[in-house]
Amino acid sequence: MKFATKTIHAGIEPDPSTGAIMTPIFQTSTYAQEGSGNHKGFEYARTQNPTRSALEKNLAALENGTDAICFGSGLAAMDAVMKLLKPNDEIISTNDLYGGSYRQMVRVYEPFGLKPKFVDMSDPKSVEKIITKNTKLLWIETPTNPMLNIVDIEKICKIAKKHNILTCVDNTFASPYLQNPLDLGADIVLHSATKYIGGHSDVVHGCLIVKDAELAAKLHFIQNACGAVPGPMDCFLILRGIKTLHIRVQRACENAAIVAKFLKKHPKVSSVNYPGFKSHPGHKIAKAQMRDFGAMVSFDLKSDSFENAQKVLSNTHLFTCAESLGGVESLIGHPASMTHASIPKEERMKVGLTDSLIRLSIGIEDVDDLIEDLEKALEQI
Ligand code: P1T
Repeated sequence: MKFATKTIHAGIEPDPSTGAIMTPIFQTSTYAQEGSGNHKGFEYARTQNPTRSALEKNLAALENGTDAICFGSGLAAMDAVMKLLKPNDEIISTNDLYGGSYRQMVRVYEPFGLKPKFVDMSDPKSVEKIITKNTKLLWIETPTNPMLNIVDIEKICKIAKKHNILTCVDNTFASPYLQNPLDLGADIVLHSATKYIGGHSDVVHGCLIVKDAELAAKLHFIQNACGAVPGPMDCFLILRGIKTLHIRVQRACENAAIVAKFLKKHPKVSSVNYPGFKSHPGHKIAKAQMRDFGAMVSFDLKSDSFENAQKVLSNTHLFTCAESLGGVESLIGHPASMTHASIPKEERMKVGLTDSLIRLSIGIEDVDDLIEDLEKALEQI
């Protein structure tokens, strides 16, 4: 089945009891048993829920995996991956990543004995240099949030295999429509489905997708034992969002390419981070491992002050100033004070995450209106 067909049909059957074409929202916490242990495959809704099962089948198909495991948020999905590790295990992660992922590794799991190290993963040699016998997980985010750096998934996964290390790729910025890390050798794919997969800014949700039965069993065990499961209504909304994933991401990518070009030429803009530019250091790798270059763009101002960034943020009307990304509506954000505020300033500055960096999540509105909105806001500085 091709991708566009999978979004609509994979894992989805009309409801056998009524013929309902949409997967019903099974809003129940438990299931009747004819006697102890004599049931229809469903015992208790933390363990199994038919709406969640349909979504998990669909997500597994979108990422060419065998199993998907859903959670109440992207960070809850990450938390399950961390629980595969034990004290003194080392994690090597991209040094430019979502602030909340950094915070979970450093502020939650370091006190439990995990040892995260952050490097520029766009340089595979620098990853291999710091691998030790205790390295148990490589945490890849690509494109990175918010600098839009590109990591060569295939190369990093080859290094990991050589050293018998697990790999997890946070595929949130690309979406399964643009990039499928399991095909490139990754062991686990993570999505904050809150973003492109849901696509309508109305649900917080996360998932992991794998293709190894043993790993799937471990993660299903953690999902059930620790309990960070999503509710059936949220699973239904994500399933509904997925049906238009390919169309939404296509349009958002087209818009992003036009917005990025506009910003690059703008006299008040000093730099634009967008992997679709030939001059982007990861352009060739992005072209090889992604279907398009994504719909996230970040840029810096020539007058590099926090105040000027704030002026731009408070003067757009179509771009709403908000955290999150990947919805049909365009958003504008200030990573230093919003999504990446939990990363110490000296760490942020090392990767170019300055106080004047602005991040855009390009939606699917008419691109002429988006450009006019940015033009007017940039006039204010
Ligand atoms: O918000 P949640 O569903 O828990 O997902 C966390 C997460 C994980 N990975 C990446 C790459 C992310 O961008 C996020 C969430 N990011 C934002 C809310 C943001 O505005 O960047």
